Amino acid sequence: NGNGASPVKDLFTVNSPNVVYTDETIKSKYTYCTTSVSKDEAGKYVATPKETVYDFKVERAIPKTGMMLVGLGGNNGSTVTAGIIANRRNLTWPTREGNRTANYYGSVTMASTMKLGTDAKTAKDVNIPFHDVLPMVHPNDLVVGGWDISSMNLADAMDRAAVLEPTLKAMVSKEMAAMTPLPSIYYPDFIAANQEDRADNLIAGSKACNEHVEKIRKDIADFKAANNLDKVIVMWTANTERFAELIPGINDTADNLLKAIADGHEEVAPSTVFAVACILDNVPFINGSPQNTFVPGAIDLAERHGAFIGGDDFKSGQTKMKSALVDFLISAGIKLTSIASYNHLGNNDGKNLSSQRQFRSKEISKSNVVDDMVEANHILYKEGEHPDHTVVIKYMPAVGDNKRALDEYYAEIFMGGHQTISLFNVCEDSLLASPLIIDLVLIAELMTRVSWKAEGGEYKGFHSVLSILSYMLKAPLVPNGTPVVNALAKQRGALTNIFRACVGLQPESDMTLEHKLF
Ligand code: NAI
Ligand code: DG6
Repeated sequence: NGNGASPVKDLFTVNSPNVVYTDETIKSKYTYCTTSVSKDEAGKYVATPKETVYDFKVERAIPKTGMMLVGLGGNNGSTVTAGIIANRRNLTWPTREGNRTANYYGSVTMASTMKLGTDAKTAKDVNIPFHDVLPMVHPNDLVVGGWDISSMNLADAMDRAAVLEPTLKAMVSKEMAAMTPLPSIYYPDFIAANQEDRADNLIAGSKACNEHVEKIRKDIADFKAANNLDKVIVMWTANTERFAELIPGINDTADNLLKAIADGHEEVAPSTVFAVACILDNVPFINGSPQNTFVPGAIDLAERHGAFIGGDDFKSGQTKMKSALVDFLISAGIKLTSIASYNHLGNNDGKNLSSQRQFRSKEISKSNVVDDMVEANHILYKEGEHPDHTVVIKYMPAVGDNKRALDEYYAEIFMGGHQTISLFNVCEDSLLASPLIIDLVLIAELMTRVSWKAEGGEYKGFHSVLSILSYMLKAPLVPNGTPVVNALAKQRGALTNIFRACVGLQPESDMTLEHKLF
């Protein structure tokens, strides 16, 4: 690989004729087992087991990788940057509850494990760090940069965010003060008017244009060169924008979108301009906010360039609970009939979302998260039937980043009875979102090194739309015409089992027959 690539270290190897290790790659032959269902003449289902053989190839050299955040000076941007610095230096800082040491809690890749198999002697589970299943970038090695419409250096931005302990901030403030976001594009109509007072770090021009696309491309190329990077991943963690109107002839195809940008059409959002700039240079771009950055023309462009895109909207607290709890309730045969979700928060995200059009983007991404689970159970729900679901967000400056999320789940149980579950979830929003940013970057980068082929075919990359990122996202973007999966366990299953397939291992079935058949 490129200049800064690190040597390979393996925690395990797979002992199988289907898996071949070389210095450069891990190649596996993998049999994908599915069940094809059809109906016979009598209308009865016929389930046929099906096997498809795929070859996977993973490049082993770990590239020196840059993470460029749009919204670097925000709560998420400053928190994730400080967190990486603290981890890199393995810092410990005093708090009123005792010393705390840097960690990556909340990151699936860095703080969770995967069952590799069972011990040959004891038959006990052998669990390994998720990060060691495939060769992945370590977040401590990420070079961080990015853009913000606010010129504040990251030490001041970290103070403004009011998320981290003062003792920790003091330890990282020198490095943070040396980082200042690049100027960014600002089209005031897309974010709340109440954000205007922080917009002092701007690239000239208030609507999309080719110059903006080219400037962003140059910023990425300069950052890559200045830091001797092999790869850059770009992520939108800037303010939630309003939805862009979908207009035939403007943003419906790649060509129309490129023309709309060249013509300075007012309906092209800043986030879409960033996405287009990245796609043109094959730089993976992930949208951590809810708006429709990926208008059909942007997706079309990504597919044309084979560039990776992922989104939308980090799934950090309330929605993550929802996608686990609703999955549990409905798959337990309990008929969920309503979900009332309230939030109040006092950070700048909350301030921006106090504006109706930006709130609407968030309301949409938070509301569609149970559809697949409801649709899957036709015993509980007739066709078209759906639980009531409401989402409320209020701006309460006093609570800062310490978001409160209150949920009531109301369900029908046996014989007309009812079950009410109330949740009160309090947590620093940015401390939940930051590890997701890391996961998204690490997994997106890994996917640039994974290729596959069907029997007799040539190796190629995964589809441009990285639905493998769904676990971290509220409104997962999926390839056109393919199902959206919101259920958290299924999302994690897809992630872990694709990782396993890349090293020729079957999905972990959880049957544990070895403990049941004596
Ligand atoms: P924030 O408001 O603290 O930070 C956003 C930053 O983006 C600000 O510094 C702002 O100046 C900057 N910005 C706005 N427009 C820009 C542009 N065109 N170019 C460059 N910078 C721009 O918000 P926070 O809390 O960091 O959240 C960021 C995004 O992530 C929001 O859309 C939020 O809804 C979303 N999100 C946040 C979660 C969390 O837990 N904190 C979870 C899920 C999503
Ligand atoms: C209010 O809910 C503000 C939002 O930005 C959320 O805090 C953020 O999207 C996280 O949402 P959730 O549902 O994953 O907790």
